Amino acid sequence: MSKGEEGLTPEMERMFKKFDANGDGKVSKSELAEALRTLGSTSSDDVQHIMAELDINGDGFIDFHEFADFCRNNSGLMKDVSKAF
Ligand SMILES: [Ca+2]
Ligand SMILES: [Ca+2]
Repeated sequence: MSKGEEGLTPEMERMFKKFDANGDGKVSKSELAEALRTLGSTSSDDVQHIMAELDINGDGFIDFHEFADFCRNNSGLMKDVSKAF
């Protein structure tokens, strides 16, 4: 494991791959919306809000590091998400 990747778990990687439907290594807004639908949330406000929260560098995509940061900061929530997938 390289420096700066402490705390990454196989579980995070598994979830990220679920979110990243087309496998290009980043989660687009439509992929996020699709994942949230799976979780039972269909409000576009939610998508907007969660996207803004996860997309730290503002490029319109969630990369694995942004996703992992969110997982670390919301471990309780992500436990539920992990169960849903
Ligand atoms: Ca993708
Ligand atoms: Ca980003």
